[in-house]
Amino acid sequence: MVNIAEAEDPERLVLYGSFTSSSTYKPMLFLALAGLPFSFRTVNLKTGVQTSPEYLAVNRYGQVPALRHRGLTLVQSNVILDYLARTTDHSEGRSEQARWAAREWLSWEADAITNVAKVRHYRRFRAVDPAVMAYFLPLAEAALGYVDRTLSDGRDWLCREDAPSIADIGCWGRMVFMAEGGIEIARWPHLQRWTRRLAALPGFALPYDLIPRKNAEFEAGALHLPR
Ligand SMILES: N[C@@H](CCC(=O)N[C@@H](CS)C(=O)NCC(=O)O)C(=O)O
Repeated sequence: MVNIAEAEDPERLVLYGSFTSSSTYKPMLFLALAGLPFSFRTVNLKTGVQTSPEYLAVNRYGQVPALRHRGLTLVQSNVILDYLARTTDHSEGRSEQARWAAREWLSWEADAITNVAKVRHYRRFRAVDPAVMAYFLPLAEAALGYVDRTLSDGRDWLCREDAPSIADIGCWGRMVFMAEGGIEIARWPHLQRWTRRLAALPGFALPYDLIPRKNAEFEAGALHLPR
């Protein structure tokens, strides 16, 4: 069962997600870095809650995450990041060019970094024919290599500004479980240094430290959570 009731206060953000999900981690990390208050509603993917009629009424794709706010329902993690950046002005590009570049990165990550999530999924949750892994692993490695090469020009953040944006949160959030996919981050030193910069941000946490297994309420600035 998932509690799909909207918050009584329409200003309260309600995020639906699962603690093993990189797609959930992306908006969770945004909210943690911004220190914003929100309600978390867990959707147990193991027991199939994502395909219950109640949850399908929230997310017709039967996936996490979903966000409810001010009477709106948003799905797809990158759309949620876009919404959060626009409505809160956190992790938003300062220039108009940077704001578009951030959305371009998010669109690209959904094509490319998503292969990292696939490799992790097949290694951790669903055994597949080795030919399937042989197809996806080079695509995942190529995506990580592209991020590494981009960062090799000395920029600190993907959009070349002096602060991280939803581009950094979205790309990192999707690749976060690479080690569970057997992919060793040390192969990409610029990327590794970028992840260290992210990890040094106030509020940063890794998914298993950030996403609760149960419904939870987060108050402003309460970055580490009731478990
Ligand atoms: N493109 C979607 C992907 C969402 C997605 O794949 N979510 C996974 C968890 S990371 C899910 O809910 N899977 C449903 C299932 O395992 O049945 C997004 O970025 O939100």
